This record gives sequence, C-alpha cells and structure tokens, in this order.
Amino acid sequence: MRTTVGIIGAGPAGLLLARLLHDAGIDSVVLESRDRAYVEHRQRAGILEQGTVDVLREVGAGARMDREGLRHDGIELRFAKRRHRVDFPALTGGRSVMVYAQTEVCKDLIALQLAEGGPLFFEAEALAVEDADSDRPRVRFRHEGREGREDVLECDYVVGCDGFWGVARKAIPSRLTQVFERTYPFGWLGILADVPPSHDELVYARHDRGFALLSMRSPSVSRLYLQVPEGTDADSWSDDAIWAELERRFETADDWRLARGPITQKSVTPMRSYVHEPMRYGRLFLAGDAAHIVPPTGAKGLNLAVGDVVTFARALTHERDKGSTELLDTYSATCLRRVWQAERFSYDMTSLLHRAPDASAFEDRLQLARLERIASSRAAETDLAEAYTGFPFG
Ligand code: FAS
Ligand code: PHB
Repeated sequence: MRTTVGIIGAGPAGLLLARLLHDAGIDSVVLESRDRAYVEHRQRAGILEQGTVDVLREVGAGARMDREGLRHDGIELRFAKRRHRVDFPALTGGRSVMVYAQTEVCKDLIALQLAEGGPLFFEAEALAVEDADSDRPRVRFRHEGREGREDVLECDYVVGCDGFWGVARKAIPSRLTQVFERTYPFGWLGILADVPPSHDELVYARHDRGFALLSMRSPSVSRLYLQVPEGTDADSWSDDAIWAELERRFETADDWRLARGPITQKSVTPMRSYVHEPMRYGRLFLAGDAAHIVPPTGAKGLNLAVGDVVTFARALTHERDKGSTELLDTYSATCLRRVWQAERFSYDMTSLLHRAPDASAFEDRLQLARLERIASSRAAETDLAEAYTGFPFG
C-alpha cells in the first residue's frame, strides 16, 4: 500500500490528523491495533480547551459536541472546607472549556472518517517503522492478526499517534533522544456513576486525606476521581467505601452534599509526567501521548495531542503549497514549547492538590498557602485560568 501520510493509532491525535489532512486534500491511511468498539469506549479525558473545540468544529466534527457537550465557565477549588470559584471568561477575556468525553470525540471522528475519509483500518497493528530517515519511510503491520502475514505501508511521512506504549517512538535512535520523566507515588481511582453531578462545574479538592475531583459526562452521569496509593487495585475499594471517602474529601462548611448513585465503572490510572525529545526524526513525526504524558490534574492530555496534529497538518500543507520545509523542520521545537508549558501546569496542579504519602505538616501548610494565594490574588488566579483554558496552538 502507498500513501502520503501513514498514521499509526486511531486515538484523538490520529483520527483528528486524518480529518485535517483530508480537508487539506492530502491522503493518509490510519492503522489502529484495536477494534472499533474498544477505541470508542476507552474511558479517558473529559475536558476540551477552546482551541480543541474550534478545531473539531472546523473539521466538521462539532455538531454532536455542540448539542450534547457542556460549556463550563469555571471550576471550583475546595480546600480546608472552603470553596473558591475560578471564573474563566472574567479572567481570560472570554475563554471557557467544554465537557465532552474523549470517547464521544473519537466516535464522532471515526464516523466522519468512515463516511468520507481515507482508509481507517482497525485491528491493524503496526510492528515497526522502517527507513524513517529516508524519503520513503515504511510501516510494517499485521492486519486482523493474520499470523505470519505482514503488510507494508509505503509513505512520504509517518506520524506516530500510537500513544505511550506504541512502536513509533522506538524508531528514533536512542543516541539522538532525551527523555524527561517523573512518576508519582499515587494514582487516580476513577468511577462512572449513574447519578446527576452534585455540582454544575468541576470541583478540584485538596484534603489531608488526599485529592478528589468531581467531573461529569452528562447531566445524568457523574465522573469522579480519588487519589489512591500507586498500584492500588480498583476492586479493593467497595462502592460504599468510595462514596464515603469522596464525601470526606469534598466536605465544606456549608450544606453542600454529594449525591450517591450506582457505580457503573471503576479503574485506576497511574500518574506520570513524560517528555520525549525530539518529536521528529527524518520523515517520522510523533504526536500526542506517543511523545509526552501529563498527569490528568490539568486536563491537558487530549488537548496537547490536538495541538501537535494541528501543527503537523499546517506544516505539511505549507510544504505542499510553498515548497518550504521550514514548518516541518521546526515542528518539534514548536510543539515542545507548548508541551513544556502544559507539563509545568499539570505538575503544579498535581503538587498543589495531591498529598504525598510522606508529606510533612510544613508541606501541608504550604499547599494551603498556595491555594489561599490563588483565592485572594487576581494575578495568581488568572495564571491558572489562562493555563486551564489552553495555550495557543503553534
Ligand atoms: P491514545 O493513547 O489515545 O491513542 C493511541 C492509539 O494508538 C490507541 O488507540 C492504541 O490502540 C493505538 N496503538 C498503540 N500501539 C499501536 C500499534 N502498534 N499499531 C497500531 N495502533 C496502535 N487526559 C485528561 O485530560 N483527562 C483524563 O481523565 C485522562 N484520563 C486518562 C486515563 C488514562 C488511562 C490514560 C492512559 C490517559 C488519560 N488521559 C486523560 C490522557 C489522554 O486523554 C491522552 O492524552 C490521549 O488519549 C492522547 O491521545 P493520543 O495521543 O491519540 O493517544
Ligand atoms: C474528566 O472528566 O475525566 C477529567 C476532568 C478534568 C481533569 C481530569 C479528568 O483534570
């Protein structure tokens, strides 16, 4: 098979890139190792920055998002039984975020791609990227598990959108790469529950017993998270224990109450900060979780992936239209500037709101003082609001 851009992975990065290229008249082929149902039901992100919302509308994948998504103009910070609302439009000149799950974004992009886009192969596992430093990179892959039978996709460019555990990154010689990593001694126990959200905006709670997050998927489905020790088995927590712990960590001085309901899904997500530099090697480009991971406290994961593929699509269109590779040549540096800002913000939010297992009373006080500062200083609050609503693309 031959194409201009070989895309490995049908997560939000790969799917959106295929749409952007399609709209620019550039052909591509998407290879995804899992089946469609798995990709469409894999619980992940839930917050879309304004920039992501705008791009999804541009590629024609905004209709259901605009119908079913929830525009949020703020978040609540909760600490020491206090409640502080951060008003995004007032602090950022009108910006907000959209609550619309990654599962739904993927469903919308897949439907569009299958209806009018280039080839999208599910159960097509990329095995390796070859000749990335030539002008004819190739992806060796196995389709539908046909043991022993391998296929080859010849490309002008390959974009690795294959996530943290993908193969694309491995094609970059380690002598040319630098990896920056931080792991955390805790993770998130996440639940889906069939109960209307107990608050109309997201609540980020810092508590001596650990972090908690109230989010949502719809007016009838809540999504909640609890900080738990790393390596925790989700099944070791009973539903009652989860609700009881959430109630403790969201406690306030007023009569706010957390409504309980049937838990339909629970899982534990490990926490990691990770950056792979460079994000390009020859004709191979990395985008999204294939190149960088952020802890989800800043709601940046999916939005960073979108920024990368917007930058790549612009660069390739520029090369096609102007015959100049300047934007392709600066792709890695351009993306990494935005990636490091998101890494910084996600790390700051994580260390602000989570309690390390060996935290001292001094560190507890420092966290409360930082939260107090955000609650009483417009400058500090604005910094958070600007970062949360999103760093500009490119
Ligand atoms: P993805 O990982 O989404 O997609 C990569 C795709 O490549 C997958 O479909 C995979 O099957 C495929 N693939 C892998 N290897 C392949 C191969 N060899 N051949 C073919 N295909 C291959 N972010 C938030 O903001 N909020 C959250 O709550 C949140 N929760 C998360 C929970 C988890 C468990 C994880 C892992 C991430 C979470 N994130 C969250 C971050 C998340 O949203 C990611 O940033 C986002 O999925 C990144 O999108 P992609 O780069 O497209 O990678
Ligand atoms: C989610 O809704 O899944 C979500 C929201 C905000 C975050 C992380 C996850 O910071």
